[in-house]
Order: sequence, then structure tokens, then C-alpha cells
Amino acid sequence: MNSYVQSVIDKVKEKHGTEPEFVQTVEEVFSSIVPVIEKHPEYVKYDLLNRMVEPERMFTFHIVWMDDEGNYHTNIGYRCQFNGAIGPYKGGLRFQKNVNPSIIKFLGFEQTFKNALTGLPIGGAKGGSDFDPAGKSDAEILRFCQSFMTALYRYIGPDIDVPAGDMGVGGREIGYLFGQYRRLTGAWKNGVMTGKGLASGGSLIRPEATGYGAVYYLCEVLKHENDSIEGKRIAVSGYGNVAWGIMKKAAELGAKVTYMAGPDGYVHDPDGINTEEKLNFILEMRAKDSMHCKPYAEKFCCEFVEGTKHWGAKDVDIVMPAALQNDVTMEWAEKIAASGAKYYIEVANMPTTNDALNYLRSQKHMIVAPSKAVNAGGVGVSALEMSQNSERLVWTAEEVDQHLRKMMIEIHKASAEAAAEYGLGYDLVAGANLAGFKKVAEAMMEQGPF
Ligand code: 2IT
Repeated sequence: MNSYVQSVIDKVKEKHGTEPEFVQTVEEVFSSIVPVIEKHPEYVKYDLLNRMVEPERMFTFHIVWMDDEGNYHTNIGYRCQFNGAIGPYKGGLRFQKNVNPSIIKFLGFEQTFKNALTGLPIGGAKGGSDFDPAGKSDAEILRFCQSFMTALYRYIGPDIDVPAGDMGVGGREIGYLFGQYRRLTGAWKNGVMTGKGLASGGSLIRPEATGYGAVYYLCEVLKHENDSIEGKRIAVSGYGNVAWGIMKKAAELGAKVTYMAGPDGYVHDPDGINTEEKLNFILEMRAKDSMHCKPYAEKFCCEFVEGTKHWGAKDVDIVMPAALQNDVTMEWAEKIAASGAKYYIEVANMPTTNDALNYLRSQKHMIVAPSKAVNAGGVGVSALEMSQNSERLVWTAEEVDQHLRKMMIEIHKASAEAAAEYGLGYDLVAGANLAGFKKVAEAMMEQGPF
């Protein structure tokens, strides 16, 4: 390890001991970029890395809202505008009980390099709240979103910061947030947020984009291995928007998702979650209760195993974690490696602990792809929504899908080429970090290195 890179990682560890997820992502990204630092002594001279690990701006705010019984509650809101070197800050809002500064910062840091990989001019950001949407009524969600935007609206804008959804923030929440933004500013502001409903200026394919993009990326990996998606059995975790998009696109291309998991346990459907009836049932199930996937097993008479994960199941070809961060720890990684599955395709943001990821990467029989490349189609289509809004155009679903597919092909190619350039072979994890980092670093240097 290069001594400058090591010194920055050590400093982050020392300064941010209470932010484990943030430390983890810095270590993961920076351990890949050593060859670029060695090629560019000026990055060391101008101390680029210490600058990169400090968000350009990050703030908190309080959100006071009233529940349906008239009781008042206060939550914390966050926005972390991590790096705006290549475009307006861009990234989702996460509403989840466990949201804290470490989670927001890790997501903002990852977003910076992911957004660079899309090839589009968007900087990295993330935000959200420790508000728990589970069990809240529609009216409570509306009041919370209005209060959230009342605190945030001064600090965002189409050229400043363009928020979107993440866990706990879907089309409904974006609609309520955008409505409040318009009420407060009296302006449409090129849509200001992405992931809007179609009637409000949203883009076709945005809800499906992350999952579809992940499958398009997967197809590139398979092509590289002279393999095909046809007939493949895929295990996902989660059954949210992203996992759902994977199920749908995989089915369309002749593969099948045979495992999915939720907070309550996992479902095994050997026939595949691949019919319209099954896919629609998941949407209904999720809308009613986002914490349980057992009803799927009851409805379609398949196996449900409570309180555990399916990682390591032997009848799987492709593993795609698409739920929370650090879902796959070392213990699960060992089971996955032993299962014989060849492809480990991360989808959720940082779904693998660093030791588990490095272990999987060291397995000769496996190909590992990193989330910041695989899930970049979501934010990529968000950037296409920004383009459509600012040009006052609406693209057809086919046009958006074509752009998305092209973007995923390019991301895979750029990652593979960056790894090859530094003699690392087909290392998609290092390649994505190298390609994303190079672009952000170049922009930072162009804008005044000191
Ligand atoms: O993690 C992500 O890339 C997102 N939540 C989407 C961000 C966006 O601006 O569409």
C-alpha cells in the first residue's frame, strides 16, 4: 500500500471511529486507487485524498411532524453534498430508522464515484432521516414529507442539488416532497427532484431502472465469460423496487429469480418469480407490509424459511444482494464461495463487508462485480429525467431503455478497461473504483488544485 493513501485511510479511521460504514467505504475505494496516485504525484502534492473524504457541505435539520392522534414527533434530517466537481449534487433520500451520519456519508461517498461512472455530469450527495415509515398512515407520510422539505428547500435546486428516492422514499414520497417544494418556491425549477410520477415530469423506466440496469450489466459480465443469461437461477435479497426490476428483466431474458429474502426470512420458489401474477403480488404485498415476504410463500405454495438468509444455497448460479448494506458478512461469503455459484453481483449500496468482498474476489472460480457500477443505472436514468425536464421533452420508454442499456455497457467497459490498464486483469471492483476516481480527481484538479 502506498504510504500517502495509507496515511489518509489511517487518519479517517482515527477521526471517524464512530462512523464505521464511512470508514469502510473509504478503505474499500482508496485501496483500489493506489496505481493512479502513483502515476500522479501532483495528487499527493495537493493532498487530493484528504480533500475528497471531507464532504463539501453536510448539514442536519430537525423535522417536527404531527401523527394522526395529534401527538408531535421530532426526527433528524440530513443532507450531505459530498462532491460537486462534475455536476450538481445528486443522490437519494433514505427514510429509515437506522439512518445516522455514518450511513449518510458512506452513501454520499459511494454516490460520488457511482455518478462519475454514469458518464453524465452529476456530483455525489445523499440525505434522509431517521424517520421510520413502517406503519405510518398516508396522512402522516404527507405531513412528514412537507415538514422535511420546508427545512430543505433553500439548499437544493436544479443547478445546486437534485435529490431523489432511496429506501423508504418512493414515488409517493417524492410527489409529496416536490409538491411542498413548489408551494414554498412558487416554481417548477426543472423538476428539482427525480423519481417523480409521470404526470409530474418523471421519466418512464425510472422505477425499473436500477434493477433493469443491474441485469444489463450482468449480461455484459456473462458475455465476457462466453456465457449467457438464458436459464440462469438468480438469488436476490430484498423484494423492493430494485429486486423487483431484476426479477422482471431476468424473466424477460429467460433467466429466473428463485430466491428472495426479507427481514422475516427467505422464500425459495424453484419455478422462478417470473409470472405477471407473481410480480404483481409482490407489489401488493410490499404496499401492505414492507417487513414480511412470507405471504408470497403462502400464496404460491413454496418454501419459506424464517429468520435466516439463503446465501450459500447450492441451486443458484448468480448471487445478487439487493437489500441493505453489510448484508453479506464473511460467514455468508464462505457459504457463497462453497456453493459453486460463479457470479457475485452486488446491487444494493455496499451489501458486502470489506473482508467478505475481498474473500470473494480472491476466489478463482468467481467473478465479482461492485454495486457502484451495477446499480448506477438508477441514478443514470435520474440524470436522463433531469435532461428531459430541462429540455421540456418526454422520451419514450424505448428511448430511455436504450440509453440505460448503452450506459450499462459503457460502465462495464470503462471498468474492465481501467483494471486492464493497470495490469489487474478482469477486476471489476478495482476497475470501477479506478474509473470513477480518475474522473472526479481530474475535475477537482481542473477547478483549482490548491
Ligand atoms: O443509490 C442511488 O443511486 C439512489 N438512491 C438513486 C439516486 C438518484 O439520484 O437517482
